[in-house]
Amino acid sequence: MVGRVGADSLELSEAHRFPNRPVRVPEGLRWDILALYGGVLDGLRAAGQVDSVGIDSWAVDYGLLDGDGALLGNPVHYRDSRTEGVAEKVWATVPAEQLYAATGLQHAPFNTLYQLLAARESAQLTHAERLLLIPDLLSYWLTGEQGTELTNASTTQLIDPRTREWSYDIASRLGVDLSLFAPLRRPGDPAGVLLPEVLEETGLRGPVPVTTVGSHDTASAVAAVPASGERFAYICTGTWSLAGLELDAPVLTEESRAANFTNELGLDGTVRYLRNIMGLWLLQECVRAWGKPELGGLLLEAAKVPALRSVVDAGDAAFLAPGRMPERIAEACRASGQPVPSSPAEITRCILDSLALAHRRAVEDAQRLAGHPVDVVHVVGGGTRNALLCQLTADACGLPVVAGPTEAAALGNVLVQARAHGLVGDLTGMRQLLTRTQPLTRYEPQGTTAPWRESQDRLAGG
Ligand code: LFR
Repeated sequence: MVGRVGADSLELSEAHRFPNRPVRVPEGLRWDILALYGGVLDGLRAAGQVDSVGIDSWAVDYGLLDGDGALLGNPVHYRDSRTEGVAEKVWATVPAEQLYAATGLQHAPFNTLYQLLAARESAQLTHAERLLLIPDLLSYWLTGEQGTELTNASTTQLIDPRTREWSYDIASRLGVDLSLFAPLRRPGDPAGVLLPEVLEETGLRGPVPVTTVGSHDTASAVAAVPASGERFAYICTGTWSLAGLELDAPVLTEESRAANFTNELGLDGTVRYLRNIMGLWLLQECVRAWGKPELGGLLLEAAKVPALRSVVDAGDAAFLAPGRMPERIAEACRASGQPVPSSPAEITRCILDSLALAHRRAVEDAQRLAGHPVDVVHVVGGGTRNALLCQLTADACGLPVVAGPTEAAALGNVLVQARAHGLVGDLTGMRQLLTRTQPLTRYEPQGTTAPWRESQDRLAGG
């Protein structure tokens, strides 16, 4: 994506789009990282001369380098099953309550900490001298320089969200060698310049600086929430739905842990207090199983299916792995004694109702647990294109939804670079620029929230 930022303008255009296709090999599910890096180089070539480059991606995953700085194997996908049962073993050494109080991270099986412990005896980790999170790895290949960007580091479960530094105590108790990680760097910090071979590959003229951004895509997306004031919740919708609040301090209470809220770090001392919800992954996997029908038609059909006939818990990690998604959703409905959706339209409706319900629960729980009330829900990311999901979310939350921008992560990425180069002000200034320049759609809640509350109770009871 190429951004153009002026005093009163902000434009984004797509230079190049390439697929991100995980590959299943006998050892498990892997990222095809060289194909992704090839896509980055193609993108830079297509973008043409730029003043700065910034990289963000999904969180938690990493590549391991040997002593020569060469990559040791394909990074493991966080949906790989190697972390099954690892957390329970970790809690025998550091009880879950202590782990949460120290790191503020929700329990997700794929947190980097659990991945590292799952790989403890592996040949690769034994031989590794450096660990780079995915965006830091791509940035290393572009610049030759290594660092660990803070917002993404906060998803490793090895960072203390109060000090915003490594949690040395947790690392040493669990035998994680923190010297594997490159020094921390923060959004806005310089990250080097494109290497001569990258310039040659892409046809760009040097020097081209690489700027550290909120390299966790969700941190970049939250930075691009076009909110004013503090009384807002956000939902970053895409493969995942990340729903919660922006706070200035973490919430580390036992109640918050039980509700599985995470405290990830955001821009400028902020905390992203949110819950991971399975998101449009549920629909993407069904669409893949159904042989990729046209999505617009499917959503129109789903809109005609009666609301809230059956819902599943869209926060359930049981839906994490790929495969057989329509069957798994039907099985979850059957197991909880609800009508079993069977046609693609019925299953799609079940997914969208379930997501809206999970959005409602997250927005409601976050306000209560953080003591931070909101008046509006901002929906950003790919899900803003799904008008039915936006309307259902407004209805379920009983709050207006402001949808947009769609390319929030790319905009947050670009704005942090622009700020580092003196073009925009602080987070408030960035958000004002977004509000003035980006098309936004408002959805007013329709009806009462009573049916949603009933479905929520039904799900909790079942
Ligand atoms: C969204 C995201 C989420 C993270 C998940 C796994 O793309 O980055 O924030 O929990 O992917 O990395």
